[in-house]
Amino acid sequence: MPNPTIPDELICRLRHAERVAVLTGAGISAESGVPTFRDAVTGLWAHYRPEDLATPEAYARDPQLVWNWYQWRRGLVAQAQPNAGHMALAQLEARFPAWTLITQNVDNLHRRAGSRHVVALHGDIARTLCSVEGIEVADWPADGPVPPRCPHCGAGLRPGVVWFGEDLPHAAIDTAFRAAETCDVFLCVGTSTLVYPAAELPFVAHRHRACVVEINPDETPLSPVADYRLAGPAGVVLPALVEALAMADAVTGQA
Ligand code: BV8
Repeated sequence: MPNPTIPDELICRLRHAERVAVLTGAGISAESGVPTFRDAVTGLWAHYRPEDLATPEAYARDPQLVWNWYQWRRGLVAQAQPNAGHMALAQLEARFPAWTLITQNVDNLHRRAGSRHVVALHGDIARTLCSVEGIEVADWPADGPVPPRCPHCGAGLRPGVVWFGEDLPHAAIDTAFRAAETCDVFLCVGTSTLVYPAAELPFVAHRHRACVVEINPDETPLSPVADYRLAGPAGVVLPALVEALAMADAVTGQA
């Protein structure tokens, strides 16, 4: 795919920005081979809706099914490597005095790409918790029951992610909304902007007069209000953004 052209005025906006907020969704990890949430119900999971697996009710109804779905996804995430989109965001972090990277993803690929401050709204699929006490459990017998049991109370274990109908971590969502309210530029990358409250963030930024940039091959409910729509895969568009900034710096002799 040829490098997308990044509008000069967007580069200018970014070069003068002090505060940048970024929201990423499953789309940024697609090029790492991690299926997006809608794709995560393909093949053997094809007859399930994600909303019917990622809920406390689904786990209560069929803990083994839900646990096995997450084990399958954990395997995919464990094999995945950060892609050029994750690396580009890690590079940009150092450039801005106030940079807030907010992710809906549970794959930890931003941290593995070198992003130091990541606001994880929906948890981490690699973490395992007691479904009753909420405490983290690091290991369990490989030949035990499925799902494995908490060594303290005997309840079933669950993944450390936020399910539909569950509250998001308060500190994370507070940080995210504060960043959306105060940023100069808001980058919205690889999300269908369908899941709340995360999907509200780019609209909050828009209402607070930030420059909103959508990076997504497909249109979303955000597209009509975005100031810029860079239609393409994050793994191509974000490196092009970094390169355009570097070229502008070289021309003017300053970052
Ligand atoms: C909450 C972790 C308060 C789990 C996820 C009724 C009852 C209860 C709640 C609600 C309700 N009605 C609405 C709600 C709120 C609900 C919600 O929003 N529902 C939706 C379905 C309408 N939200 C909640 O429940 C949240 N909690 O509100 O608590 C509360 C409590 C009780 C009662 C009321 C309120 C919790 C939401 C968090 C759910 N957990 N993940 C897990 O991973 O298993 S959400 C999960 O789905 C993902 O994290 C992601 O955020 C979301 C969407 O996934 P995808 O569609 O796959 O990914 P994405 O959206 O990012 O789309 C992919 C995009 O990438 C596409 O646009 C595609 O074009 C693009 N793309 C593809 N390739 C590329 C690309 N882009 C760039 N480059 C590419 N290469």
